[in-house]
Amino acid sequence: MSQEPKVIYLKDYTVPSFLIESTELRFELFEEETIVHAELKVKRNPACEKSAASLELFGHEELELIELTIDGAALDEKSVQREGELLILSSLPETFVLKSSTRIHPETNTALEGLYKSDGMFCTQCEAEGFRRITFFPDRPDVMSVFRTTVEADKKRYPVLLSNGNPVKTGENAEGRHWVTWEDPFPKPAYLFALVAGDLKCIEDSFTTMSGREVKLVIYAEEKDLDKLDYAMLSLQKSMKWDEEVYGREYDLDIYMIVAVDFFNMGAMENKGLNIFNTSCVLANPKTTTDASFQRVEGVVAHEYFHNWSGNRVTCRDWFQLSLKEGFTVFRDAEFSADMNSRTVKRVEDVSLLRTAQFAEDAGPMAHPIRPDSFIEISNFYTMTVYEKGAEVVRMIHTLLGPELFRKGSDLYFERHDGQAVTTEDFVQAMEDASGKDLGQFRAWYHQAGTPELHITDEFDGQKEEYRLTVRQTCPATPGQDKKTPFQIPLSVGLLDQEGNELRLTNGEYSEVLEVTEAEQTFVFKGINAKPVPSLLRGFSAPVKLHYAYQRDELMFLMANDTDGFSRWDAAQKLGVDIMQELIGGYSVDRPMALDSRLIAAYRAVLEADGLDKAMVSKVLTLPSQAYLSELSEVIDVDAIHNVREFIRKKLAFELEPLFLKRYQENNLEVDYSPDADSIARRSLKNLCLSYLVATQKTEYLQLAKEQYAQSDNMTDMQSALALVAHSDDKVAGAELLDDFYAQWKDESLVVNLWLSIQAADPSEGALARVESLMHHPAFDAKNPNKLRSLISVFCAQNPVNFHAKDGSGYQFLADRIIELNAQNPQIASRMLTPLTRWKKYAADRQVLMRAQLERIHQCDDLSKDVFEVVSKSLV
Ligand code: B3K
Ligand code: ZN
Repeated sequence: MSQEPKVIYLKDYTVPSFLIESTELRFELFEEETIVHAELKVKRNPACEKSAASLELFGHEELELIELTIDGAALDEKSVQREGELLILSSLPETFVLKSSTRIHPETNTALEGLYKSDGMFCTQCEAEGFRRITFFPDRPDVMSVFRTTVEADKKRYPVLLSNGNPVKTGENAEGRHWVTWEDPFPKPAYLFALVAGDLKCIEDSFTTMSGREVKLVIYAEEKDLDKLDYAMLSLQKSMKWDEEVYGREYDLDIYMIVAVDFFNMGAMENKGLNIFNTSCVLANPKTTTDASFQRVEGVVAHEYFHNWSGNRVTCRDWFQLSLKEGFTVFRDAEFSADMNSRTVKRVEDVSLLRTAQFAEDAGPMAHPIRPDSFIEISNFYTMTVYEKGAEVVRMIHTLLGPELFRKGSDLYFERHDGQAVTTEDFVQAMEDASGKDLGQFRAWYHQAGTPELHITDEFDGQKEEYRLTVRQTCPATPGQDKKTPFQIPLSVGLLDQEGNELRLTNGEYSEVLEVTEAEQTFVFKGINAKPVPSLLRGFSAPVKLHYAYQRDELMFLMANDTDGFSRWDAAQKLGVDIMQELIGGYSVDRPMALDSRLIAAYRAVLEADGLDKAMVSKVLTLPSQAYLSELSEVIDVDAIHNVREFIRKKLAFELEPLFLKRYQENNLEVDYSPDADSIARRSLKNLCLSYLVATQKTEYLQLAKEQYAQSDNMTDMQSALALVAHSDDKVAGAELLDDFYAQWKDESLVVNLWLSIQAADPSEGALARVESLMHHPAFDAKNPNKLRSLISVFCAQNPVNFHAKDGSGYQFLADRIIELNAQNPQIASRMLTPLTRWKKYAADRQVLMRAQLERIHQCDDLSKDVFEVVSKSLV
C-alpha cells in the first residue's frame, strides 16, 4: 500500500466548527449516473472555540464535484482545498447557504456503501461513513440536521421512490420521469439518511400508539416475495407495543417503512422511518424459512425498531461511542425476544455466541474495549465486542440497579439527551443519577478489553457453620493494555444442600448477587450446617470465564437440581467440556478413547424425564460446540476436537438409541407449522434426536431422515434432514437429495443459500474442491454478500477440519478470496478475514501456513483501510 492509513483517536475529538440547520437534497437517478444536488443552511457552532475555523466536508475520492457555491457565488480557489476524503472550505461567514452538485455512480458501486443498486433497485447504506459516498457533507454523527429529500427517476423502472420521514409532494416530469419529496422533521446525523427507488410491492398495516396516534406501517419487497412479509409486520407491531410497555417509548413519525434488499453487507439498518433490511432478516414463510430465521427476523425487526430511541432520537457523539446505541439496543432486543419466547433458551443462545465468538475476539489481535480508543476503519468495529459484550455490560447495570431503578435511569437518559449526540459516559451518568448507585469502578468495563477470569475456591467451617467463597479476578493482557484494574462484577450465586434444596442466603433469598470489586475477596455465608454445592454465575450474570473445581458428580447434581435453568444447562456444558477435554488431551498421544459413563447417565436422565421444557432438553443434549472447545483450548487441535466430539456423539447415540427414537417419534407430529416457541422447541428436540439416530450409521435412520425430508411441509425439518443425509457417509444418497433440493428451490435465493451452506459445512474429505466448484455454479454470485457468507464464510468457520487442512489449501483459498474482494467490497473482505487472524491459537505448523497467507495479503498493493487494519494488527 502506498501510504499507511491514519489512525483516528478518541482523545482527539473536537466539536464541529459548523452546524447544519437544514439539508435539502435532490437526487436525479439515471442508469449511467446520478446527480445529487445539496443545499445546506450552515452556521458557525457557538461551542467551537476557534472563531475562524474552516468547514470540513467529507466526500469520497470518487465523487465528482460539478458545482459549489456559497450564498449563490462560487468560492475563490484559495478557500477550497480537496485533500483525500476532505473538502476544506475556509474564510467563511457566520451563516451561509452552501450549494453543491455532485456526480456519482451507484450503478458500479460494488462496496454496497453509500448509494448503490441491488437487483436493479437503488438503495443506500450510510452507517457509519457511507454518506460521504453520496455527497459532500460534514459526515459525522454529532452534526444533526433536518432533511428534505426529493427523489427523481424514471417512473416505469422505479415506480416507488422513498426517503426518510413523510411524503409531502409528488409530481411528474417530461420523458416519463416522476419525483417524490420527503420531509423528516427530526434532526438526524447523515448516517441515518436513506433513499430507495425501485419496482417494489408492499404490504400495509397500522399501529395505534399509546397516545392514540395511528402510524402507517409499510413493508416493501420485490413482488415474488410479497408472501413472506407477514411475520416481519407482526414482529414490528409486537416491538412497538413492547417498547411502550417496557421502556415507555412511543414512535414519533406518521409512517414506518421497511424495505427488503438482496445485496446488503450486514443484517439491517435503522435509517429514520425507512429501515433497509437484508432479505435474510425480513422474509419469512414456513415453506422457505427455518425456525432459526423466523426468530432472527423477529429479533432484527425489533432491534432496528428499538434504535428509533436508542440510536436515532439519542445518537452517538462519535463512532467510539458505537456501543452506546448497539450494546443498549442488543440488550433491549434480547429482552424483547426473551419475553416473546423462552427466556432461558434465549439466554443460552446468547451466552453460547458470546463465549465462542466474542471471547475469541477478546483473546485475539483485534481485541478492543466496548468503547475503543482508536481505529483505522470504523467498519471494523461493528464487532461481537461492541454489540454482544456491550449488551452484557448494559445487562450488568440492569442487574446491579434492579429493574425499577434501571427504568428510572433509562427514562432519565432519554429525557435528558433527546435530540442529542452523546457518549457512553452520558449513559452511565444517567443510570448513576437516577439510581444513586456508584458506578465509578464499573466504568472500567467501557475502557478495558479482555475477558476477566474468576477463580473461585470455597471452604466450609462446620464449627462456625460458615461457608466461604473466595473469588480472585484476573484479566489477560490485550493489545495496548498490559495491566488491568479490577472490574466490578455482579456474581449471582445460589447454594444447594446435599438433598438438592436451595439454602437461604445472606439477603434472605435463594439467589444473591455478590458484588466482586477487588482482586481477591471472600464472601461469607452464615448458618450453613453442611458443605453445600455452589451454583455460580447464575443466568451468566457477567461476561467472564469462571473457574471452580467442580467434581463431575457435582455437575450432574446441578444438572438435576439447580433451580436456575441457565445454570442447569451450563452444568451440562461443563460436564461435556470436562469429559471432552480429557479425551482431546489423550488423542495426540493415541490413548484409546472411552466415554465416562456419567455423561451417558446424565443424558439418559434428561431424555427419560417427562415434562421438561423441550427447547432446554435439546440445548442440554447438544455437546459443547467445536468453536467453544477451540476457544477454551490453549492450542487448538482441530482434528482431535472433531474426532472426540464425533466419537462421543456416536457413543451416546448407540447407548441411548431407544430413547432418542422414542422422543423423535413423540415429537414428529403432523400439525400445521407455527413459529411459536413451543413448536420450535418440539422441532428442535425432534431434529436433535434424529441427528443422534443418524450418528449410529444404521441405514434405517438414514432412511428415516430421507422420509422426513420427503414428507416435511416446512423448511426447518427439510433442511435438518437434508444436512444429515448430505453429511452422512452415503454420498450417493446425499448428492441425490442435494440435487432434488436445488431443483425444487432454485428460484428462492435464501433457500439456495441454505443449500450452499450445507455443502460448505460438510466435514468429509474433498470439501474445498466442492466449494470451489460451487463458486462456478449459477447459484453463486461473488458480488452478493449473502452468497459469500453462505459458501465461503461457512466453509472457513464451520468446516474446521477442511479449512485447517494440513497442506494449507484452506488458508490459501481464503486469502485468494480476500485479495479479490479487497477492491470489490472492503467491508466484507475484512470481515471474512477473521478465521486467519486467530493463527496464534494453532500448533506451529498451522501457524506458519496461516501467517504466510496474512503476509501475502499484507503485501498486496492498494489494500483497503478495512483489510489493512485487520491484517496489520494480526501480524503484530
Ligand atoms: N446500525 C447498523 C449497522 C451498520 C453497520 C455499518 N457497517 C445495524 C444495526 O446494528 O442495527
Ligand atoms: Zn444496531
